[in-house]
Amino acid sequence: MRNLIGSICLSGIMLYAASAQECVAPPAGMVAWWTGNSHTRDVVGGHNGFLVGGAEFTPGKVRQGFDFHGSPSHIEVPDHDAWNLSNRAFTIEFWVMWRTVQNSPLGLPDTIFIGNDESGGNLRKWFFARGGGVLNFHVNGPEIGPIFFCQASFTPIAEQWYHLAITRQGSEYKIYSNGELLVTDYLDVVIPDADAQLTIGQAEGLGYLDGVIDEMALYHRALSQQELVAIYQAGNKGKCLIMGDVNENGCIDDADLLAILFAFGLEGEGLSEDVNQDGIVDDIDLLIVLFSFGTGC
Ligand SMILES: [Ca+2]
Ligand SMILES: [Ca+2]
Ligand SMILES: [Ca+2]
Ligand SMILES: [Ca+2]
Repeated sequence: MRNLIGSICLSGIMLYAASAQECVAPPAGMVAWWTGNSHTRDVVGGHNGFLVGGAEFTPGKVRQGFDFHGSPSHIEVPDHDAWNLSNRAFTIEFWVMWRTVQNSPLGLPDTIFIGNDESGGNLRKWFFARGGGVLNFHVNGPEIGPIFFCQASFTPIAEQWYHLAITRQGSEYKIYSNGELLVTDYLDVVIPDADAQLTIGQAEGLGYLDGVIDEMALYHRALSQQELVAIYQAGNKGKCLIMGDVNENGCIDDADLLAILFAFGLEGEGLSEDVNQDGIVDDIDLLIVLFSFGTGC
């Protein structure tokens, strides 16, 4: 109870997640954030996706995450200009855990984290992947042909979480793992605008993951290494959300209360209804929602 009051007093009007002292404020410039917390909503940009091919939810790095079981499981999000990367600065950052690690040639990636493609061959696309033992970014289109660049040797260990990020500012691209800069590379190419859905967990029917992706976020800005280190160091506390907004729709209301009542007494790791993340859905979680009822609505 003391913890409850402490966190409410500390956080004032904007009530952030129970771990207000430890979660990291979402960096500026975020345009999409799929938390994977038992839903496929984009809690920032409203670019809501859906589960495809047996993708589901499982305990992730930060609460729940997207659970993939190889082909054909993935997430799809209807196309939007937010990921028409063109000449713009951007960052893609997320957590990933491989259940099994495959090894494939560079041109046939074993793992594609996220991509936007019109299909195989030299159709318009971009994706962030691992193949040929390297992390890399791929762009392709009828005018440019296949380019696999920003390559960084990377051999993941199964069942271990990694925080990965790619940033672009002008022609400069950087890939980071766990906040550590792995590679800087340069490419002066306008990234083609694919007329196709965004996919998480594969692209062009390749690179299906057997594992979990969590907290996928897109920014229209190149995050600094310092910002990426902060996200990495926040670990399972993640980027701060509004505390008590169980269904993460930006508003604390009766839907959140009902969600807690339905889950009352449940014990487990990373449950959305366990507002203070102490491992059980109980009266403290209800009280937090009551105290902050109406926030964001
Ligand atoms: Ca999550
Ligand atoms: Ca498009
Ligand atoms: Ca809500
Ligand atoms: Ca609780």
